[in-house]
Amino acid sequence: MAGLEETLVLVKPDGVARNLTGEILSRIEAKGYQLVDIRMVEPNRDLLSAHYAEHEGKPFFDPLVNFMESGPVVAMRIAGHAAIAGVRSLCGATDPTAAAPGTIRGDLGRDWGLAVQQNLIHASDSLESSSRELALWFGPLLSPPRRRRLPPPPPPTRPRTTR
Ligand code: D4T
Repeated sequence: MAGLEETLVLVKPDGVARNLTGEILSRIEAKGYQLVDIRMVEPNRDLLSAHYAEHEGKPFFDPLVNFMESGPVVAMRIAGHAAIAGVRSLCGATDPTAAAPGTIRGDLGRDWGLAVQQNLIHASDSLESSSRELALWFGPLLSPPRRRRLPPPPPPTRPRTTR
């Protein structure tokens, strides 16, 4: 059994603008992962440069930061066993044209002919990045809300007896 993990999910500005936040969260919840915290953020360049530090100097870095700065982003803290790999797998490949049908990017994303791939969602790719990214977007000083217990499954419905 894999360990209990937390991962950072961002619904990018294209996902928020297209009203897909609920659809994206619903896929993550339907898989069984737990929403622990959520906030809408208008990220500034400093936050985005820190978040995407590994891509600094690449040709898509400036278009990427401009795109991420172009509108609100919804940041979520998601928990579950093996949640990091599991949420990445729900996202699908980075390029929405190549992303498999059934994945978030494969079903909801496409190439819009722009300088950067508008691929709806970001999800941390390792334990190291999840702790770094959760600290960036939720802040080490904000205490996370108390973990919810998953609700028990509903009781079986009894067929109605007719007299
Ligand atoms: P993020 O980090 O946004 O979840 O995406 P991925 O983990 O799937 O992919 P990434 O870090 O390699 O890329 C970050 C971001 O840059 C855009 N991008 C990427 C792009 O526009 N052109 C490219 O060639 C690459 C590699 C898309 C996602």
